[in-house]
Amino acid sequence: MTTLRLILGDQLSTSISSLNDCDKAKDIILMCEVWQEATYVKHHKKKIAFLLSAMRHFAEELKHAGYQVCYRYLDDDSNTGSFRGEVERTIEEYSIDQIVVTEPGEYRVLDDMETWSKALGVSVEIRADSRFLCSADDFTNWARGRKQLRMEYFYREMRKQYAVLMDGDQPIGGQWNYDADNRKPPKSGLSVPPHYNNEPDVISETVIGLVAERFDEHFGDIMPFYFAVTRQQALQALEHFIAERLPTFGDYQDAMLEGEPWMYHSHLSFYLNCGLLLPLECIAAAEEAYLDGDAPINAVEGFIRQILGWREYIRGLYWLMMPDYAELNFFNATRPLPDFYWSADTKMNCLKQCITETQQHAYAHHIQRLMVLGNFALLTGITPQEVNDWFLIVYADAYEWVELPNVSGMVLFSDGGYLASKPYAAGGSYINKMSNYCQGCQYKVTQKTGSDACPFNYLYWDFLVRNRAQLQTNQRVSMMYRNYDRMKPEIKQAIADDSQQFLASLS
Ligand code: FAD
Ligand code: DLZ
Ligand code: SF4
Repeated sequence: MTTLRLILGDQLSTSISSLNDCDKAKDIILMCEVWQEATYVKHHKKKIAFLLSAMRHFAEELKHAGYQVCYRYLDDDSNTGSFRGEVERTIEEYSIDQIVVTEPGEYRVLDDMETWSKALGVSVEIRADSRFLCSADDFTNWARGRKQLRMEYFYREMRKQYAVLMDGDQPIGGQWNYDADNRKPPKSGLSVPPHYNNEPDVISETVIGLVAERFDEHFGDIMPFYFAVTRQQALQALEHFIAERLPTFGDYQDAMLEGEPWMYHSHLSFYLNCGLLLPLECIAAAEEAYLDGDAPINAVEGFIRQILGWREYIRGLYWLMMPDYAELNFFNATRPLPDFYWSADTKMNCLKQCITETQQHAYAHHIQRLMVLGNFALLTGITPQEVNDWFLIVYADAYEWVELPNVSGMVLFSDGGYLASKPYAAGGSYINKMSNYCQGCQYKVTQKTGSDACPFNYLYWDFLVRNRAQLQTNQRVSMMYRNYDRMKPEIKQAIADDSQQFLASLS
């Protein structure tokens, strides 16, 4: 009996469930670089290079640990270009009787995998992904009977279950959530530490060359390439974050500064999502920093909430709601994605900065994604499919399980309020408060209408007016409708005219 254990590009953990009970002497580990995964959306060059380099390093690690690894390179002439093709080829080559695999992170891959047993004539065991802290079944049980899901309640359950930042059955410090302390605007003169930087080795150099040649027309800059690509390096990146950034993480979590893409965020999502880091070890490292007096509670709780709360909640929601979630479009948004999302060629400085940084680093932090890039897509009514594709393409941490609920649920409110209690819509004053982008912008953030006015200002009201039927009954938005109704008719007209003109200019 020969078993094939398939490891996907985002399953680079030696504790992955597909390796449990592996017989190193007999079983074959298959890892395959395939064209289909790099092109089903045209991923950022840096994302492809990062993942292929991390895969090649992980295969080396497995070989050193005594596993028999069959590794398929992207530029092998015989590479069939798909997971299914490579599995089929390997079954024949090694006379495989059964396949063991951990469930993938994307519905489309699982959907295909579930047909393999019948199509390929071998048994296929798809195991749960135990790297996540809440199983799909546990999340379904938690969600059962709730009309709306709220992360905060889920998070408290997770804190209790994993005994994280707990003092008996009460939260350490007396509060579950310190978000109110985590909204400081950026001060001038903030000194942001340099981000983790790992020089490319020979494997990374080879992959960089391959990607530059084969994926030249894909979005984004491949150099500089600074990612951790091994488990050991990812642990160094975690250590670097805990020492250099965590103490200030909370205070400036929502702040944005021109020329400072990294701020005090952790930049660990790349490694968490491909398996080089595990969520509990990141949580434990942050908790330890608090207990040792090296980081304050608002920072540590804020960071832990992102991983133990948001990350698990988003993943639970994805599997609970798929495949229908991908089709939702509560506002019937139909506008195509403007070209400047690819070129950064826009007069709106906030968008220009965030898109440029995305192009350079395959990274933007949460508030840039939510309140600048996402907010604009929401207010202008861009079709969810195109917004989702863009977010899936451009970030090196993007896989559908995490990208889709963030974009369709959190940003676009495409589910009508299942994930978020109201749309995260905002005018220019929010961006002005939390960043210095407006200082370098051709538009005036204090001007509400007219040709110099910040487009976010009138687009915000236009969005509410356009979607009144869907939103008016939402208690958290109704006050804004009362404010709008009290406006003078000439102001309402100016909002409508400016919005119409601006939206027409997008096409
Ligand atoms: P930090 O701010 O340092 O947070 C620590 C960790 O918490 C992150 O590494 C991440 O693992 C987790 N986390 C924080 N917020 C979320 C969240 N909302 N959902 C899930 N995990 C979270 N995250 C992705 O990992 N992949 C995506 O494709 C992705 N797409 C997004 C799209 C939009 C429109 C928005 C608004 C958010 C998206 N996020 C995504 C969530 C979040 O923006 C990123 O996880 C975060 O910016 C990654 O940077 P970081 O590691 O520096 O995060
Ligand atoms: C994103 C990605 C890319 C670009 N390339 C590969 C690859 O060549 N081989 C592989 O195993 N995985 C790759 N991935 C990650 C997969 O898209 C991911 O494993 C699936 O979407 C399931 O989550
Ligand atoms: Fe963005 Fe408006 Fe500020 Fe310009 S003025 S940077 S468009 S928020």
